[in-house]
Amino acid sequence: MFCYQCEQTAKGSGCTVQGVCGKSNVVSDLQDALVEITKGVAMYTHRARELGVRDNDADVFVSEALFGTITNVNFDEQRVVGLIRRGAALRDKMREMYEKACAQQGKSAEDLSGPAAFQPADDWEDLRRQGEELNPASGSTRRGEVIQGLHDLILLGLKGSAAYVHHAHILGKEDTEMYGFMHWALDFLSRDQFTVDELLGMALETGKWNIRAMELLDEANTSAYGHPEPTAVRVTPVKGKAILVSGHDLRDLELLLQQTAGKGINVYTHGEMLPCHAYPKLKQYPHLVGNYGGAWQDQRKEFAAFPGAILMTTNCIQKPQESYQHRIFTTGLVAWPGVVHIDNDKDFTPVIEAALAETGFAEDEPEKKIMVGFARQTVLGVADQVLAAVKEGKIRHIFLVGGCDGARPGRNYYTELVESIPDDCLILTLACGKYRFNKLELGEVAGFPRLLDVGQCNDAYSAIKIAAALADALGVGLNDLPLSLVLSWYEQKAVGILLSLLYLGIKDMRLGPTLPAFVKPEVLEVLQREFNLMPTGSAAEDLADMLA
Ligand code: FSO
Ligand code: SF4
Repeated sequence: MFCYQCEQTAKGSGCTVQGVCGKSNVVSDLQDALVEITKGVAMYTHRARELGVRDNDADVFVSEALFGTITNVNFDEQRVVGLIRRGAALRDKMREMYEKACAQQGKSAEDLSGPAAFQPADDWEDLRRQGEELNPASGSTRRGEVIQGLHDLILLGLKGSAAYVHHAHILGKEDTEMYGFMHWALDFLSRDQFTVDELLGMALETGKWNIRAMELLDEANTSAYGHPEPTAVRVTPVKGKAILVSGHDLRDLELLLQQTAGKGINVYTHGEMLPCHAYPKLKQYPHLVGNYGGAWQDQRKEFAAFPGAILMTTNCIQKPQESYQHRIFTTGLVAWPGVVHIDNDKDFTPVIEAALAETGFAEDEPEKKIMVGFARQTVLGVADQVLAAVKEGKIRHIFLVGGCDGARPGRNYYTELVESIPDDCLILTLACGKYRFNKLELGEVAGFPRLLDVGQCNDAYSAIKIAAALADALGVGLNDLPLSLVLSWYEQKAVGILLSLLYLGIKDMRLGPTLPAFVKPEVLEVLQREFNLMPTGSAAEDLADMLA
């Protein structure tokens, strides 16, 4: 195996024996085979689309397959093999559709090689070996580290978009142009030879389309559940039986709330599900009582202490401890071997029964609440007041401190930074990195809470809309706003978002706690020269620099 797609990669360069995340070498190799067959599907789908032929199963498969290879989603080899087999059948189907369209239109069909001709072995061990030969380390040997690193920057950004596209699809929102871009980009990545400039161009194009993916999910979430509104969320338990819902999938939460109504079970959000409390059609359920725990990397301790059932809807799952293995469940694309998986019929009876069999919380803990729900509709609704406060100097500067959390000790940087941001500054946040500071008492500035929680990582779309509206109103460019972005990254959705911000031409961003292993020094040099992208340093020095 060789995997370097996330921030916690071994020795900062790549996991080679087993993933630090818990991914086995077998799953890693199989995932590389899955990416190869997905490229093969895309090569035909892209060409068929150019002839006016498309297939929804293939469209959906591509986003599902890529999402399934994101960090902390699927650890179950059987499910990866299932996807590879489905991919091979779809690739054959798309080849036939493409060749038929060519014949009908009097064109000669291209004879495709590479991923389009990949034949997954029947034997699992052979299949694993095939995947091993396709991993990024062998790619680096073939084409050089810089080219492979840029190839992977695009691929990993696409994986991030795939997650958003898949979530939107679950809520019935699709964009065939978005699918078309994903196929085009995967077809591009199937080539043998690239120049650095071609790859950099495609990386920015991936960022552009990732904005569309986030927009699509924003449309899906807000049309299904209403626009988030400022909401106080309880972060301490209440007495009674309990289910904890983690991941990112709003529909799974809704279905669980429907199925638990009147059963005497309280439902809590975990991690990236926290923003769900702000959606009108989700907050209407009285048994959605609060948020429990911190970010994903604390789950093994926190789930062990949670006296109820746990439902994982997407990433980030970690190896369950034996103490709670019998009361944790997965659904959707997330899977762990041996953990009961709730199928697409979404019958959560086993989760409910497990919750009823546990003790639940014996008593109420003292009430503590935090505010969420400052997505674009809310913030743009008060944009005039924010602008006036900026012009009058009551708000000196705006910080966006957002992104993913992770296990590295260096992530205290984000807590230190937020703690030392002066009182006359506003702080926007999103994604699970917020757990480093979202329970601090940060007070108010110019009548607004100083910390505004915009939502999940995909709500970076909301943050972009907010920044664009402020820039428009002030008649300046995004880079001229009194705004500084300090990002934390962990997995591939953050890669997609970073590419989106670069596509928008945003300069002077800080990225930490470490830089991606697949961004090689030569590429970093380009990003530093063009965008002044910089690594996070010390909180005090960075803050002084941003305020200067
Ligand atoms: Fe966090 Fe995990 Fe949301 Fe990621 S829970 S790390 S960027 O999956 O998606 O922020
Ligand atoms: Fe290693 Fe991250 Fe890949 Fe897991 S996802 S194997 S931790 S680089």
